[in-house]
Amino acid sequence: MSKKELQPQLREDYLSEESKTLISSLLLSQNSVGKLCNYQGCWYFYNTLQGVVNFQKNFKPQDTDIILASFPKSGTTWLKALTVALFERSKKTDRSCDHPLESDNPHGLVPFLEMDLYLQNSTPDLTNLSSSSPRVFSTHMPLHTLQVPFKDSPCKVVYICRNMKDVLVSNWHFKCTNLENTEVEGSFTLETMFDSLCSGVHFFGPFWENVLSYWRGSLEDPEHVLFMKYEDLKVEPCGQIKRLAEFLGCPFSEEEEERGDVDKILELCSLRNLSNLEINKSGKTSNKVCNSSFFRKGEVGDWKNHLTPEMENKIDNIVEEKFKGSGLKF
Ligand code: PAP
Repeated sequence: MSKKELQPQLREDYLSEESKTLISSLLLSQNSVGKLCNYQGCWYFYNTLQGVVNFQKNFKPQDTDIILASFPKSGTTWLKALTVALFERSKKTDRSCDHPLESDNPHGLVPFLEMDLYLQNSTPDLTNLSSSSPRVFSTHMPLHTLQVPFKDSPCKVVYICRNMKDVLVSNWHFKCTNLENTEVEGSFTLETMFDSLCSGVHFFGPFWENVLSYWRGSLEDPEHVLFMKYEDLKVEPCGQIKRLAEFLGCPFSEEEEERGDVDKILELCSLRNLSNLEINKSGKTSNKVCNSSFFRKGEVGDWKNHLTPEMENKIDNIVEEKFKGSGLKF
């Protein structure tokens, strides 16, 4: 069987001479997927660093921009779908047309800054996004890195976090699907992923630094940074989607609530519904990842089916130590 290529953001073939020089000055490491460098306290594969640098140098914010942020496998796809659905309500489009979520994957509708738009291009064409107001982007970068081009911009950031044990298991399943038949396939196990996540030397890690950057940001500036939890969305979806809608400046009217629109959006964005749409069963993202691989179980506590008591203990200890005194509870 011919070997599949690694996804572009995990490789190192887009680097400018300037980025090569930058990388040579950074702390470097390696995990079971590839070589990483530490930029502004966060670990990136080399091509992704190029995307981050391109974004920081060239992105021009608009006041109404919305950024959806997360650590990988924390509920990004769900948050994107919900946000698209919330803004779609105000559009007076022809209802005989498909809903955007029926014709594209949430990742196609809300592109990643560093992994899609700026990955290969320092000045990507954002005009398509400009036609939809507000523009909605996504990122896995920590808040301080994201904020560089925003300075005093009033744009809003929504962060979704998820418990570290489910993040680990979800990441592992995702990588197993997407690294299959690549050079790194053999070296990649749940144990190597666990070691990498716990050491902090992990794509967009350390996990705790990523989460804490947004947690602190949300405490300092709650008008512009909303902190959400995957687990809360599972337990009280109505309350959480209303909170999201209010933060985004598009609260549900009484009339909408009476019509049951909250439940309709939740149903539209449910894992069951999205994963059954043709586009998500067969399509691929711009990074050649199967859309279907973003939808798996979507449960809280699936880690219990995979982690040993020792792994559970180690992660619990890390979480306790790293989040102590922050006020954030998992
Ligand atoms: P990303 O960071 O690579 O974009 P992300 O969407 O954050 O991935 O994570 C995927 C997880 O969200 C999967 O979790 P699991 O592996 O534990 O099952 C996926 O099933 C879950 N997920 C995707 N869409 C939804 C949804 N609509 N509702 C609930 N969970 C979802």
